[in-house]
Amino acid sequence: DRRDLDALMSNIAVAAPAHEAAPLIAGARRDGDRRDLVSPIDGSPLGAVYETRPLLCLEALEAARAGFALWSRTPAEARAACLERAALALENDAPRWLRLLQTEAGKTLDDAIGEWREAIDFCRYYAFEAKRRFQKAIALPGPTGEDNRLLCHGRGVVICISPWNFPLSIFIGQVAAALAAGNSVIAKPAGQTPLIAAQAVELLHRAGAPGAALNLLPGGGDIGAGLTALEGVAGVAFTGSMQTATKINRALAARDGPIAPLIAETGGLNAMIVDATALPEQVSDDVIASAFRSAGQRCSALRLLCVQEDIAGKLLTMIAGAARELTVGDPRDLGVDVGPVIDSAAQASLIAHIEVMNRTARAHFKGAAPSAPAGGYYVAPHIFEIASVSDLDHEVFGPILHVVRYRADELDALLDEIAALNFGLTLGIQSRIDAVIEHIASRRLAGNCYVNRNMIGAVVGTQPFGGFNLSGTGPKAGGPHYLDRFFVEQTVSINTAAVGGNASLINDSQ
Ligand code: UN1
Repeated sequence: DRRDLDALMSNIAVAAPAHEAAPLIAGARRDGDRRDLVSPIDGSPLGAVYETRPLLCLEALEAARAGFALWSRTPAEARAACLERAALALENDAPRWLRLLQTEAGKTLDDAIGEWREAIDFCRYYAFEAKRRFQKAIALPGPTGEDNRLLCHGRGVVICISPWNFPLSIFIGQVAAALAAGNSVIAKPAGQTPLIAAQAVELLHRAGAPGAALNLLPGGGDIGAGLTALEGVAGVAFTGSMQTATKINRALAARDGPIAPLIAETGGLNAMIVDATALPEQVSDDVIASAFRSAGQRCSALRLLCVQEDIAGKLLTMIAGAARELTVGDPRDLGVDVGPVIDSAAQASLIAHIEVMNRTARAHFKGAAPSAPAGGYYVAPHIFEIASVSDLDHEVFGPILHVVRYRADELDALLDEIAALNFGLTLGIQSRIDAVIEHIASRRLAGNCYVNRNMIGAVVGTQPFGGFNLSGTGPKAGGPHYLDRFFVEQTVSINTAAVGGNASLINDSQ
């Protein structure tokens, strides 16, 4: 109720802020190159990050190797218990996390709560999965007189490179998965959001993750590159751009020594297909949420709205009307729907894209950026109609929606054009005809397909998230196969006649 909300808001306002992020190797704070941090809301100072100097990468690897020796011998149940304690600690300290998500990442309260919840869910989900997969060796069928079992072990030192758009939930999701499977971690969070990452690492240490099993190296792309070039690295989990994923892939391939897997979750050029039978009110709500919530800074966000031409005029008028009601501004105000974008570089590239669209496309809606708060990085929502799908050739990571019209007899050609973009992250379908829904959904167009609903906010365990082609490698985050690439398998085959039939020594897998 309203009083609970008021209490939460005032608790957020007085929650202790975080001021510093620095390299942390085996639990020891290290020095780095100081860079001041400002809030995307108003440019106000938040503190500083001490960015890792490249020489520390090797030292972090040595520490993480020792951490692996320790953590991989910790039973799966104890590793899961650590993550469960972390989930509880997150849950019990909502105001502090919500404040950080608002000030450092510019999130509305709604988005901040969603992300905080997702972080908790990731910890619990991977704790559950670790117990399911690792606690007991899996008995395999075999001939009489022989005992065959399958055990899973962590791979070794895993590098986790996380994005700024979900600085808590994706950061903690990657780290929790790697730790759950018995790996040690070197985490390299996005340069824009190191404070949240530093706090999350501290939380996990307090929950019982040994310092050497979870190391933090804040910094830029050079540190990510330095880490992935190291031979001792056993795997990489990455969420970010396809360009960076490609660089990591090359760096891993260029190393001598064991081949390390890469889990990459990259971008999308996500379409929603709306046929003439769709419910206009439903479509309007879902388009607004999918394109403009989080200021469009989700890789799941809607970028390309494809409307059957018979209803396009009326529907676009409705959507433009709804967009007009969006309030852009300080995300700490409850009445605000669209907060800032992450930094001045993001703002500049979005404004440049709007200028191109102003010259080449038909505007259906042009929002105005707020004059206050001054010093923040705001981009107002825009809706542009383009002639064809291929006119959009890159992911535009902000509150800008593109529209194309199609005729009913052009549906398959439209689907081919979407396929030709070669992304495969999210897809929306709005129709009241089952055969149309099935026809579109059966094409291999996206990892997450949403029918008659919005396209964002995948729930851990319920809607495992992730795509293919230019959108990533899989396995899906928050899904039953995500841990697969974080462990190695071992079968043990025992001639039970020779050892007296006692195979209990290998019953407990780590
Ligand atoms: C991302 O934007 O990087 O479905 C991932 C969602 C989120 C995941 C988005 N759970 O919107």
